[in-house]
Amino acid sequence: KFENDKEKDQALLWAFLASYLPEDKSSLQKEFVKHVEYTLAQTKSECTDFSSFQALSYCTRDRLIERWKDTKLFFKQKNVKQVNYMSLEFLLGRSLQNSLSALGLVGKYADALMDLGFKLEDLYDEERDAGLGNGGLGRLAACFMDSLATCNYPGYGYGLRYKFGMFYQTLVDGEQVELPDYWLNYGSPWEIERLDVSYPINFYGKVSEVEDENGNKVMKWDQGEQMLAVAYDYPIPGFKTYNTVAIRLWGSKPSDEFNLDSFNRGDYLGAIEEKEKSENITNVLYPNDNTMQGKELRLKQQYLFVSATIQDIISQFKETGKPFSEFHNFHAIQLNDTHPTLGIPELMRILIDEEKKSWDEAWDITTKTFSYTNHTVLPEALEKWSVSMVENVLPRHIMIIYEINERFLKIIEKKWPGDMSKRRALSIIDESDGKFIRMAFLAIVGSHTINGVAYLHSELVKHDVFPLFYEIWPNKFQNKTNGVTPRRWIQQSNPQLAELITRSLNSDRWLVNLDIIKDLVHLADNSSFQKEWMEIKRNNKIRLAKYIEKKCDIQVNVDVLFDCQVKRFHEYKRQLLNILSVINRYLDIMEGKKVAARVVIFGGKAAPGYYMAKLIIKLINSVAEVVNNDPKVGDLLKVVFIPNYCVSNAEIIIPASDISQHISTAGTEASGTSNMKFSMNGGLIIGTLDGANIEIRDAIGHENMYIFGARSEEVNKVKKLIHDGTFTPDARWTRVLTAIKEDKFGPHEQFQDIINSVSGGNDHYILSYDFGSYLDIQNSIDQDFKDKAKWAKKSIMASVCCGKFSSDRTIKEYAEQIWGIEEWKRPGPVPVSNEE
Ligand code: B1N
Repeated sequence: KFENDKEKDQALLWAFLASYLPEDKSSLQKEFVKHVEYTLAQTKSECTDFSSFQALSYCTRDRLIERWKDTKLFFKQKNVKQVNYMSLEFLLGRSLQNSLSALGLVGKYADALMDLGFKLEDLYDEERDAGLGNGGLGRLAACFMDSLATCNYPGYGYGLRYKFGMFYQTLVDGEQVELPDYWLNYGSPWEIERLDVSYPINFYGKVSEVEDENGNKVMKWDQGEQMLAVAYDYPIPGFKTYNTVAIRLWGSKPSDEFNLDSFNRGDYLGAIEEKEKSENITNVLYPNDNTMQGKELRLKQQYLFVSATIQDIISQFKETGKPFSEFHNFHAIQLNDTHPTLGIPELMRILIDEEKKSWDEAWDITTKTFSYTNHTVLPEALEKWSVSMVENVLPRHIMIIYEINERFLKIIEKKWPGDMSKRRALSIIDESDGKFIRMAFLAIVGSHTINGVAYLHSELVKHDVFPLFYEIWPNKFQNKTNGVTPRRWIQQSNPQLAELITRSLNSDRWLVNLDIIKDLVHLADNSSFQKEWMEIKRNNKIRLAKYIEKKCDIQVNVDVLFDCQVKRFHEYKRQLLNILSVINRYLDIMEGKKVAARVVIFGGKAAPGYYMAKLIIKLINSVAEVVNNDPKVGDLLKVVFIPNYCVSNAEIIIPASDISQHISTAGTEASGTSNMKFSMNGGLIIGTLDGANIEIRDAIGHENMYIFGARSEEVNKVKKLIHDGTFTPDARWTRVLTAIKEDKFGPHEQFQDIINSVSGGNDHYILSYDFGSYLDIQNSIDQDFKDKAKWAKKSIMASVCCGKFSSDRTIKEYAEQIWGIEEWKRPGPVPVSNEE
């Protein structure tokens, strides 16, 4: 619909000029040179690998923008419902290779750039990781966005644009030292800064009851501090589809609403300084995995995040012109753990105070929109915010939270009349020791669905963590077992394996339907297939050995078993159990026992304030120092700590493992996701019956996994045995602790706290109990590894039976069973290229 002919002509001219970017070689080269010359203002002679990485990224970004704009337009025309995935963390890693692969342009660019003197692979290595997450939870969010786009679902990821992502880990004298991650100093070629998309965010101040223009009593929040949240968009392409979605990350800026007072006081510089401070809210990612830190700045981060996101969703919804009673038919909001739970009172506040809805109407809309994923059962990770802090920072929200609680407690009173203990146990406000808001309770009350992230975990959520809520609302609880994207975790990280799979299946459809790889089961016994399979594993081990030599200056033999444990350091993950078994192995070698050769690889970061986790890192490096330099050991045992474990080096480590360790105390690891990645890449798992390990075993078969230790239902009994001192550990346990006490790895005083943490009644993670069965299963691994055909078969089975653990499956379950959204595949301008 055009006002006049002139407008129509302009629109047609515009459409013609904005036509698709061509993909022929000379066009690709022209675009590239244009970005070098005009975006970067460089010439051929100045153009380093880094600049050409930047230029190529800009070329790629142009194409992603083109696809994303058209996808958005398509969704709009179809009036679709979308999911808004709210996460304080997105651990994206690198993007160039992934995006080129999704666009089907890897081969074309490799060729086009060769003429200009650049090697595509070298350019990939110039990219810095976007490390806007701690570990599994943040990486899961990134895999989900890849699957959302690939499965053609409408949606947005929402997060924060931290200036400092996850810290960079270095080791000094075997101890972790944290350095800031200045990732934005190198520019972020993927982001689109949206100065046109920003929202005011308020903090502090006072709330008063006033009369509005119609004489109704309303709440007015006179904010004390205001700033702006500005959007930065990161397009995320799907595979074998033209659909492209985006992650919208908020950065904070000072607002131009000046506090005139301070400027009028004549304190110009002081006033500017104050405004500067407000810009810093989104500066840093809190580096705690599975623990909460009740800092006011983190609360402000969470609120800036949810307020900007909810305002943005509402502004998108208003464009449809529909009444708010339809809101939930257009938007689902997923809370990635409780970190964005303030979104619930924020939506209530906007609906009631700004949109003038009644409480009941607002509550109906809210509870039809939100759903919440729980990612942990660890008590120290369950978020609790002090009431007085929230009262001060968000005075209107504390009122709304109290009102939500009062109405909820009426439901409790009806169900259990007069039962004060139930009331205390279920209240959103915990008053047992000071006043705290239980964020998980608020999330459960305000959501229509709550899910755990693996079968066992979801059972624990229902029966152990929130049993009374399960009693009230059994139908709210679901399971959604985690998954990982096979595009990054097989195709990109293990290209030779991807090529073998594609060749053997005579199709690359497995990349978007991972269940298909099960068709390769019949090759598990085929000796030439086995040979090719293990040859690829060996090549990946060579690649990792080079990386280890470069980063750690240690030479390793690629023909011995590679044993990896890479994950965040936490006592419940029991890296300590692993290093104690390494000590046992070393003592065996010293005693002249016949021992199979191994390289034991560790990697992972400890939260900067987590004393025990850091001490365990030090112990590992102290053991490594002794073992690696003992001439009696030689190739029989090497201990390697790879510094700065992150997405990009995970892509090198995971495809190279023969065995990986997922050995948390049963019932503590909600799911784990690297276990899935290792298995897909033909790495066998040594693990406890915890998290997704259980489902991996069900999928690949018990005979293809090394399982040990107490089961989750036994753990409490075991803890009691340990506590009562009625349990006697394996003799090898005592031998290992004695070796530490005898200063074999340096003065034992430095490790006294570690020894204490597993001695007497203190062994909360039951290491002493599981140690014996752990060593026994390690011995059977050493035996099995000698039989090459047997091992190859296990490795093949572990990989090809893992189709279930694609995040495409997970996302489809969320879409169908929680979000109620549909697939909307955009018709492309030309047939989808099947190059990759
Ligand atoms: O989430 C992953 C799971 O696979 C892991 O088992 C689980 O440990 C992890 C507070 C967390 N749970 N909770 C966190 C992260 C940051 C933070 O500030 C808690 N991370 C997990 C994906 O489901």
